[in-house]
Amino acid sequence: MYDLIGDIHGHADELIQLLNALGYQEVHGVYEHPENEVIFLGDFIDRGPQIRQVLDIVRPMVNGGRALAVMGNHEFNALAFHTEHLHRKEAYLRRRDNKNIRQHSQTILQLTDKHLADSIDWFGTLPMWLDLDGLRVVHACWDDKAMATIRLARPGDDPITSDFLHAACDPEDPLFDAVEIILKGKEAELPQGQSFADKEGHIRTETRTRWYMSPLGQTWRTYALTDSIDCDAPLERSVIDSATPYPLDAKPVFVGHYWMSGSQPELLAKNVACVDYSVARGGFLCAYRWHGEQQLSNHNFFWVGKERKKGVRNQ
Ligand SMILES: [Mn+2]
Repeated sequence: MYDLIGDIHGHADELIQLLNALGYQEVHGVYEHPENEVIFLGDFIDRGPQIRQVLDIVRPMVNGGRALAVMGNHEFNALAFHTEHLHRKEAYLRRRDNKNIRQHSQTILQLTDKHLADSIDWFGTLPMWLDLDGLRVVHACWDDKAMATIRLARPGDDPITSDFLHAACDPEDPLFDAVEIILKGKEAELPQGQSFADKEGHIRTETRTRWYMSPLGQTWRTYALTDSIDCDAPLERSVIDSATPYPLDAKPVFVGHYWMSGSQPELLAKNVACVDYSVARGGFLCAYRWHGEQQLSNHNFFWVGKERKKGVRNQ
């Protein structure tokens, strides 16, 4: 059995509460369970107050065979933030502008230089997805075409190279879009004149989409992966034609990333579950306990958070 744990973003207290609620115990510094393993969905760093502690829980579990983990966009961004641009003097692959510095600042503040360098090396070893017996795991979106592009540049989950990062940070390179899709999901341009304010207050004219759903018969309101879109117009032909929905009979896929809200976790589809419920924004840290089922169930979510004391289960 696997316990899938969503984006932690430096919230170690909630992680410990959640692991305890799931029946894990710390033995010689490593959380373990007699039968289960954890799969972490990525986004361990940035934002929260206990980034070092989170890495000190997650990494020993992975090294000790008690957990698997995939890369989140924040780990990828950190790799690029700390990799010098080979062709631009004194520049890094991820621009060090105010927005990007702000997003990563807690990690830089909380980790020593050595811990940071060591963590960055580890991020480079994380797979971008897991295709396991009976289930799939990816930070934001399962997309065969994007995965094939990444696989060409990174055979067999080899540690990420400087060449890979340079290509993935170049908007002209096919690897750029592929990594964006896998780690951040798919977006579509809203119809002319439509926009909305995202959770950080930025005005956006593109929306994340429910990439797993067939776009046929959907409106912008129902196809957007946010409840902020106030538009009942049907989707444009180009959006419908470029969609590659996740087949209803494919293995269940688990994602994080989407800052879900709501009073309790809910499946996105019978074979798609998001386990990111915004612990870094006053929500809760969420897990799904998977027993091998191909049709997922809302009864298998666990969560802990500020308002919910440990071990509250949805049933
Ligand atoms: Mn994310």
